[in-house]
Amino acid sequence: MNYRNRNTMGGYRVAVVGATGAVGREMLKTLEARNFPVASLRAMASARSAGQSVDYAGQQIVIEDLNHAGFADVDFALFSAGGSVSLAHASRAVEAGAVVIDNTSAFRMYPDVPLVVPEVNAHALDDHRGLIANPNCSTIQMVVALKPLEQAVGIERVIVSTYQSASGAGQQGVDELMAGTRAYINGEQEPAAKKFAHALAFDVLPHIDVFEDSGFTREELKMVNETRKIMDRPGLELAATCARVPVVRGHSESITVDLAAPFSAEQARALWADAPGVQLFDAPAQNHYPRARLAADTDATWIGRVRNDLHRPQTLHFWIVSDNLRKGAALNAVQIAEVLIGRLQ
Ligand code: 25A
Ligand code: L14
Repeated sequence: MNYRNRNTMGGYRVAVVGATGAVGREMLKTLEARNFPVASLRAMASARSAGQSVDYAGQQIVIEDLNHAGFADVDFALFSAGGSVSLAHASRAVEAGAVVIDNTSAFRMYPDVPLVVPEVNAHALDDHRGLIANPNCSTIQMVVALKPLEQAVGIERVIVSTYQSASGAGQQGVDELMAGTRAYINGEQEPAAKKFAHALAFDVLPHIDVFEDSGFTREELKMVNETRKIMDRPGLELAATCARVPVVRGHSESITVDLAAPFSAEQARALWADAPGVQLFDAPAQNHYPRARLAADTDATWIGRVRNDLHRPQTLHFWIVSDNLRKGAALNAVQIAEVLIGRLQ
């Protein structure tokens, strides 16, 4: 391998691009919490943030302007500064010898770019060219839940409706929800919607990313195309409806799956009880079911409300929640780096 992701004495040289953002900050926390073997850490963002600092493991790291930052001494570069930033800078990081793990949608559907959720398709990392894509947050938690069903019975069709939090639109999305909520409660003029098409406070918006000619949004099509690629099921039938809800952190999803054979809710629960990355939480009589505020700041994909369809024994319905900034972004990216490191030892 030409890429410098070999263990140098004391670990790996890591750069976080977009380090001041909601995802970038979570990446710093995740690297620290998991004791990722960091030999040195660099933080990069736009010129707006250059010279400020971010906290990593008790140290203040001064932010570099990405436009003037080189990658010659970087082993892993974790990008989360938006698709246009990755399109402009990821290839020069790869050319300088870094392995790039990119959280944006820029390269996910390129045939020669692995799109990886370690619990589902770690084998796709066998053959990379220095650039690995981290899937969309809503897709990641869904495939973690679907994989055991696909292995045990086979999946014929998936219908999903999402309830996505404001932090999916980055720190500015959270700030907009908070400011709008405060204004609404105080009876003041609400700030103009910027990150969202309408004010999000006290409302639900069936609109994430832009509308395409098919009537689906790009976010909904990302869930279709990325799931097909990750699960290596190019013909899998899926339909998604993605909505934004006034939640700070944690995406919820209502999922209906048509399986290849009859399968009981009890059998599905038994599968998920042992599945990697899954936390089964399904005791409705005790009011135990996944919620965004329960899943926030945790690593798992939480699964509950598991039930058979009333009419079709091959169909299951269930509810999942995961922290979009953790498993949906930062954690999955760090796990990819951990898998790559594991293979070198
Ligand atoms: O373009 P896209 O693909 O549509 O993506 C849009 C945005 O969606 C978010 C992410 O926003 C992305 O930029 N995003 C992407 N994937 C996501 C996912 N899976 C996701 N959100 C959730 N889940 P973000 O706010 O998280 O981070 C943006 C980061 O990118 C840096 N950046 C922007 N343009 C850049 C650039 N870096 C280099 N070159 C450019 N041209 C951006 O840096 C940020 O790091 P910045 O210098 O603009 O920093 C913004 C200032 O915002 C404040 N701030 C941010 N987070 C916090 C905060 N303050 C306090 N607490 C915070 N948690 C700081 O003042 C910071 O300086
Ligand atoms: O494609 O707004 O990774 O909830 C992640 C955040 C898409 C939008 C991606 C959100 C983005 C999503």
